[in-house]
Amino acid sequence: MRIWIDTDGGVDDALALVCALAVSEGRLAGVSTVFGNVSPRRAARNAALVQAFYPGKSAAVHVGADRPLTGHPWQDAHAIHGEDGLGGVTADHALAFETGVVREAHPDETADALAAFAREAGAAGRLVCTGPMTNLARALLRDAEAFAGIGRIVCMGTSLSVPDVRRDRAEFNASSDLEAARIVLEQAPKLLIMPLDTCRRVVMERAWLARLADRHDRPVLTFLRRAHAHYMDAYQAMEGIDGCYPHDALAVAAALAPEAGLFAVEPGRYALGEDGAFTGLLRPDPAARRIEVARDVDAARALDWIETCLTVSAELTPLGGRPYTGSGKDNSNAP
Ligand SMILES: [Ca+2]
Repeated sequence: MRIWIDTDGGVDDALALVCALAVSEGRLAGVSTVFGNVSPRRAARNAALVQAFYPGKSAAVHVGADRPLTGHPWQDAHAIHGEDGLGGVTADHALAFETGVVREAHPDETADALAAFAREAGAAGRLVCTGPMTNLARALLRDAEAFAGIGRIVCMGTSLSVPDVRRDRAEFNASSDLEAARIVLEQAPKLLIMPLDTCRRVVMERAWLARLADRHDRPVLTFLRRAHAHYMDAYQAMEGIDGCYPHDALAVAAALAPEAGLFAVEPGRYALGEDGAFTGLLRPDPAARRIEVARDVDAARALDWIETCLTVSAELTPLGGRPYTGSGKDNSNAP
């Protein structure tokens, strides 16, 4: 299996990247970044920082689109993710932007790198998009044929329903670039959508992450715990939960561990729609192409899967690492 992560650099993106690094048998094939939670350059720095915990497995980080396809203004999400996208924790890490991992590029070059990955990896390729879908849409517009043989594309974005507590009245990833989301829904092969409302059934509690960090003395867990503090404060203030939703890690789980059966995945025909002021709704449309949607999730087992990712000893192992064997406590959920 070869994995590419397309990320907008927020806190749940960092968790998703850790999960991908932890469970991948070999190296990550690549990372691309997009505007969204933060700028694509900041997102690249954040991805490089996360990868520094897994030195034998890191991949090149390609800086991608810095604006939506139609060029309209966009808003970042620093109120939720912190100014740096990671709750301020990056200030404590002396990782230079020029680590040799980050590749500055024109957005077209990054789109072409994505397409080249899809073409080369073929059925073994897993592409996970955890931000606005601009890079994937650009790649599809430039070279749709390259994606014809890909194993799976999972995009976190859109929502099947309007969440009951939602101040911004939009699903962030889809609404940040509606045209890109529309192109992805219409063209991306082997597409599985991980909608917002499914993700919101999994609450990753502050105490849960603190327990893990206390129990396992691991730099990456200390880092994630600190990066999540601001994010969880924001969700506590907005929605009254003492934790957060691990949206992007769930997208990685669906892509890399389908056999774990964490999700109720159903085919359907959908287009983008609106419900009142809510932007980014996934609306049934008989005329649309068939895609797959994760309509529900086993929240307890999804958290077990994330715990396994955070505690498996994949850090600091040489290139290729050792075979993944699960956490040892219950291998039935092992990816
Ligand atoms: Ca994200």
